[in-house]
Amino acid sequence: MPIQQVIVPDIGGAEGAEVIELLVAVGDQVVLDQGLIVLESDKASMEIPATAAGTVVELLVAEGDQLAEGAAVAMIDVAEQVADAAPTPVESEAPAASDASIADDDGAEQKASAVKEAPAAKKTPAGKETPVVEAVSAASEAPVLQVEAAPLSLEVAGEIYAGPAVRKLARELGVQLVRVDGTGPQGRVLKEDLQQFVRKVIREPVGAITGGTGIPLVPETDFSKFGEVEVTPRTKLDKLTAINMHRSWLNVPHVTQFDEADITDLEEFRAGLKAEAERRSTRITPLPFLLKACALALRDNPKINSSLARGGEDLVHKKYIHIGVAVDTPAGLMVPVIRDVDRKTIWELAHEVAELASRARDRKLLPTEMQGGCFTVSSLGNIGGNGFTPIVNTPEVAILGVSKAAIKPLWNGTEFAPRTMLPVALSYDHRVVNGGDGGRFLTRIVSLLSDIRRLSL
Ligand code: CAO
Repeated sequence: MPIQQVIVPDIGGAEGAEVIELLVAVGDQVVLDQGLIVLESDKASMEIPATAAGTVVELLVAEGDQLAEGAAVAMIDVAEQVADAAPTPVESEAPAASDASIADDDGAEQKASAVKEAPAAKKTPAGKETPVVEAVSAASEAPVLQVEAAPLSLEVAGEIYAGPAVRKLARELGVQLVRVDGTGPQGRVLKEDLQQFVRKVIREPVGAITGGTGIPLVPETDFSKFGEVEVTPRTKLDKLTAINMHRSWLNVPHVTQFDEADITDLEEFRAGLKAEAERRSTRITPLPFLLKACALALRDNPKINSSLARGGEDLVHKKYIHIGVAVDTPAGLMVPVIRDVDRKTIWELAHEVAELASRARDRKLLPTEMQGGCFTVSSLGNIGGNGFTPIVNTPEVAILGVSKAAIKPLWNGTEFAPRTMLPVALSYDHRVVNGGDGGRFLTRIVSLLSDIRRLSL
C-alpha cells in the first residue's frame, strides 16, 4: 500500500504556526479531509486534514512545534480505494512545478501541489530534522507521496479550541462550546470548564433575565413532535460564520444608515461596456464601480478604514485599502479580500471579483486571500430585496449592504423622471464611527455612484 506524507500547505504567509492540538494518534483510521492537527498562527487557526483515507502510521509533529509551509505532518498508509485514485508520482525538481489534482470521493478536485517523491529528510522551520520519510518508505517498500493538505478552516481567529473528548462530551450534553469560557492554554476548553458551565446553567432559574454578559439559553426543541423533520449536520464553514456573526453581534453596537444612489448614468455606461467585457472575457456588473466608490470614500474618511486595538485603547489607521466581498457559496458565506482597491481599474476589479468568487465557490481560496480586509461589501443585488442591515465583519468597523436596483420616479425640479435607484445600507461600529462619520461616508459613496465621472478624480 502506498504511504502518503501530508505536508503543511500555504498557511497565509505566517512565518510559523504552532501545533496546538493533535486530533489523531498513530494507528487511527482516518477518512479523507479528517482533521489531523490544529495549527494556530497569530491571525488564524486551521485544521490540517488528511489528504487521503487510510491509517496514520506516523505523526511527525508534537503539540507546541512551530511549523511552516512544506513541513511534514503525518504519514498515512493509504486505503485501497483512495490508492486507486491517487496520482502517479510526478517527476519534478521543483515542488511548485509539480502541481497535480486528486479527485476526492465526491469527485471534487483537491489541490495537491508538490506531489512528488518525498525527500529523505525535511527541515522544519525550527531546524528540526524529521527523517521519517525514509524510515517509513524503507519499512513499507511502498512509494511515498508527499501531498500538500488544503487547510480546512480558514479565517477562524477565535475558533473554539477543545480536544475530541471535550467536543464529544459537549455534543452529548447539548452544550455549544462557543458559550463556554476556556481556562486551558490559549483559552482551550477543558472538561472542567464544561462541567462548571453545566453546573451554572442548572443553577439558573428557568426564564431568568440574566444580568451582565449572561445570555438566557434558548431551550432545545423536539420539532419532530409537530411534524416530519430531517436533521442534517451544518458545514464547518456555516458554523464558523455563525461564531463570527455572533461575536460581532454581541460585541459591536451596530447602527445602520440607509440611502439610495441614482445609478441611471452608471447603468447606461455599463450597458455600453458589455461588448468590450466579452472581448476581455469578463463580465461587468455594478460591483466593481461600488468597490471603487467605497475605496475613494474610505480614503476620504479614514476613520472608517480603522480598527480598534488593545481592548479599545487604540485605533489602528490603515494606510492601505483592502475590501472584502461577501460571496454566497454552496458551502456557506466566504469573504475573499481584494487588495489595494483604490489603485485598481474598474476592469481589474471586475476580473478579480469574478475570479475570486469562482474560486470561493470551488473552495479553492487560500487563507491569505480572506485576510487583511479593511471594509466589506455584501451585495444581494441580484437576489432581491430593497434593504437589509448587514452585520459588521469585525475587527472592521463598517460594512456596506447593497440591494436590488429598481426604476423609480424621481422629482427633478420640474417633473418626475424615471431613474434607476440602488438601495445601500451602511452598518457601522458605533464605538468608533459616529453618525456624522457614517453619514458623510455613505453620502460620498452615493454621490460617487450617481456621478461616476468623479470615480476617476
Ligand atoms: N441590482 C440589480 N441587479 C444587479 C445588482 C443590483 N444591485 N447587482 C448585480 N446585479 C446584476 C448584475 O449586473 C448581473 O446582471 P447582468 O449580467 O445582466 O449585468 C446579475 O445581477 C448577476 O450578478 P452577479 O451576482 O453574478 O455578480 P455581482 O458582481 O453583482 O456579484 C457576488 C458577485 C460574488 C458578490 C455575488 O454573486 C454574490 O455571491 N452575492 C451574495 C453575497 C451575499 O450572500 N451577501 C450576504 C452576506 S450576509 O449573509
